[in-house]
Amino acid sequence: MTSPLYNASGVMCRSVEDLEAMRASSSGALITKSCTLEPREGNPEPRYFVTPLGSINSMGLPNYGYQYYLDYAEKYDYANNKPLFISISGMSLADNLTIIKAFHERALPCILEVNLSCPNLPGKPQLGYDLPAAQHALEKICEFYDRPFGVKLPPYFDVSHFDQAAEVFNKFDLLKYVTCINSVGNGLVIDVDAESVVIKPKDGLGGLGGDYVLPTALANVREFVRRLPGKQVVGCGGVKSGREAFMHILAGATAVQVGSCLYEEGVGAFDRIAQELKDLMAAKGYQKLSDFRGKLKTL
Ligand code: RRO
Repeated sequence: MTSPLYNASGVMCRSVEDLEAMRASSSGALITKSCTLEPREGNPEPRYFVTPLGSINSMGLPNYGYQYYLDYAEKYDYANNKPLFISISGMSLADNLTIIKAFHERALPCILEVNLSCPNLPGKPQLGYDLPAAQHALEKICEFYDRPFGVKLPPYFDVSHFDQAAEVFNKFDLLKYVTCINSVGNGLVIDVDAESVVIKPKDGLGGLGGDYVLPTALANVREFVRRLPGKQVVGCGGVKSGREAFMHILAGATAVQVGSCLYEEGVGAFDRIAQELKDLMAAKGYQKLSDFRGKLKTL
């Protein structure tokens, strides 16, 4: 990758137009919106709200269905050296297996990322919080899928959960990377003037992103880097300048995604954040990311 920065799945990646804007940007890669077997409209609006500290969303997986992203992946120019990641979030294990089989049959050079962490489907728990079910899903996928792939994880908040989750992920050699973190699920933002919630689905509950989640994201990156030897960790959460990108890499991230900030600022965020990261590195005397990646000091 020419830059360590790319979009967080869900932001600027639902339509071909979005994906082409991402491809034309200075991002180092691009990832699609999580896809399902059938197209989905998603949850009722309003379903995304910006606050001074970040965002809350309950989009509910609006997407054009996996065939749309499979078509995009078939037409994609892989020679442009910008990796294409396809995020998959079927409504059931059977759906996920159908989608992954379809990609497998085409043997395309895109990289599949299984989303174990959508917090916004009423009545559907996040798979990443049910580790036996997550393990079963990964076993079923690995029965036939023979290419490297990744998973998108929910944030974990207890050291025992880092241990238990890592034990599951370490069973799968082809699981080459994890992305930490998805939004912090089921937050509640309140508008004091209106004495109301700010998004409609789930009586106002939604996934938090932005400043709210940076320390949680950094903790998850650092803890999984320590526990998943031989795998890579992609950092996601709270990146809005070169400083947060630096923090994620210092915590051990190989690459860094931009979500809430990209939603607000558009693809110009990539040039700005990359330049800020370069300036910060220069001020510190670092030439390359590996000079400081994973070198966070403890006291
Ligand atoms: O579409 C969504 O509501 C959504 C998904 Br699939 C996800 O993985 N994370 C998120 O914050 N929203």
